[in-house]
Amino acid sequence: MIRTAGANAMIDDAPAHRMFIGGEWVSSGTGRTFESRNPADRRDLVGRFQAGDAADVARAVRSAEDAFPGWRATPAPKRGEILYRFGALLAEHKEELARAMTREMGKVLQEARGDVQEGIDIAYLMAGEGRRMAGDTVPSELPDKWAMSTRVPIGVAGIVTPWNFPMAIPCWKTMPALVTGNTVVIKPASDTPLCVTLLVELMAEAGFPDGTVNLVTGSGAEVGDAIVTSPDVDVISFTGHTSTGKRIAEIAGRRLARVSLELGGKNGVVVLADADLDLAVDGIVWSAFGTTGQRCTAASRVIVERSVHDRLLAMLEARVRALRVGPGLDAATDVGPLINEAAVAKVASYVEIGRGEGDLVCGGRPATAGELAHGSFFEPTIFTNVRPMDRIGQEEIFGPVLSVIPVDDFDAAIVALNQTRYGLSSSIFTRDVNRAFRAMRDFQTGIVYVNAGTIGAETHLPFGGVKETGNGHREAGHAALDTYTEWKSIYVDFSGRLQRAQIDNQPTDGGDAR
Ligand code: UN1
Repeated sequence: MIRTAGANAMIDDAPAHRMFIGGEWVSSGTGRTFESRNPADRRDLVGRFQAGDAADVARAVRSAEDAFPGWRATPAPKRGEILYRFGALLAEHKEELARAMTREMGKVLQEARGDVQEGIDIAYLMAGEGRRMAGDTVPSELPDKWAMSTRVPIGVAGIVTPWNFPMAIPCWKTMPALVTGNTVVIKPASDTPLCVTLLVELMAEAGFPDGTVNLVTGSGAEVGDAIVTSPDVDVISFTGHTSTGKRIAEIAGRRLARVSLELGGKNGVVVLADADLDLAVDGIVWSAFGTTGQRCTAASRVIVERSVHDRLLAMLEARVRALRVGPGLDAATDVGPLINEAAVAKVASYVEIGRGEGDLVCGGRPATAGELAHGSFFEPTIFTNVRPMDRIGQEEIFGPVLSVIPVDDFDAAIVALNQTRYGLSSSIFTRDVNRAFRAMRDFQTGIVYVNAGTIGAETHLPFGGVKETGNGHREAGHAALDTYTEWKSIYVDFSGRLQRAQIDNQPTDGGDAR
């Protein structure tokens, strides 16, 4: 049983959850706490958490630094075994973790299970890396000389995670960091501290040594900033807004700390006239309204050839009007709440902007009927006749709002798809293999789907995007190892004499033959 997931969290005066530093559950020196509430019903207090500050971060970073030499010296396969145990614990507790996630974050239970599963997948994948983590062994240009490269950990990783994938993303970041021998300080989003607290409990149970995993809860302004500015945090991984990511890169850049950023998206689905429209509608509805549109990978634009616009729109509208909005724990619900009231206000403000840009097809208001009035719900919304450069076609709304952009042909579709500052995910529906391959080549995104929506990345492939979606790093896959390691190249000369690279191997004819 997971300790903190007790029913007593429902009681208003339940003790606050604690932070995890140096292998102990501790209170913040501030003596302050903050609340996490259920976005489907704000009357439900999920729990109270420590409002940490810079002093707490300093304690956590020190404990991570202290644990680093021992963890770094632990053979990677042994580290991997602990990751494997953590994955098994996630699998064992999958249902209660998923329910806790739905209660705290709102996504429908089936998707919360998927979120936990993504954590399990990356734990197992990275556990395997403990026995693999390949470097290169290559021939030397000189005789009797050995040449190879190997990965080494960087040190203390500061992990700042979002609320939309409140278990998967913390696992995406911590698992590669830990298997490669780094120690971590995690700061979860203020909207989902319970989800990460539960993960950290299971990490402790799995056997990560004291100090290798540290958890500090609190605000971005206090805890997040302290992690980013700490001279002893060697690598920072952040998922969130592009504006915050740029600030982090600036601050960390001053001390040349490595930063991996996973930022915004304005993902588009291209539907060509020859597409299987039923399949396209399935993919669009799932990608645009799954997780209430709160995925970095969510489809927020449909770029459709004008000749099939009316048919596609009619099919889409019928499907979207039938979506049931409600609490994620209710099996009948298709679309759960937004994360909080500020998100409802933001989405509503974009709908107002959209009214002046495109034509509202359906939705457009907060959903407040009956019990929904106690939560942060918004109707699934479609606009059409949006132009590529309209604000609702350009800015990340992070909610259930889809803009349909009609275009004349495939060439115009490619231009429209790429006409954004972001470049995370994209998709094309077509039966024409030549056009599918052109899309795979010409769509400027880190992820491209053919005949599928924009969501559904698997953990063994690199995840991330181009342009202002990131700074060149990737999560997941073996690409994630690059974020948390330095390369070390090693030469062993067993000739017993001085051999000079680039000099002793000059062509005997002095190079004239070339
Ligand atoms: C995110 O939206 O931040 O591909 C992550 C997907 C999920 C991960 C999304 N596997 O939509």
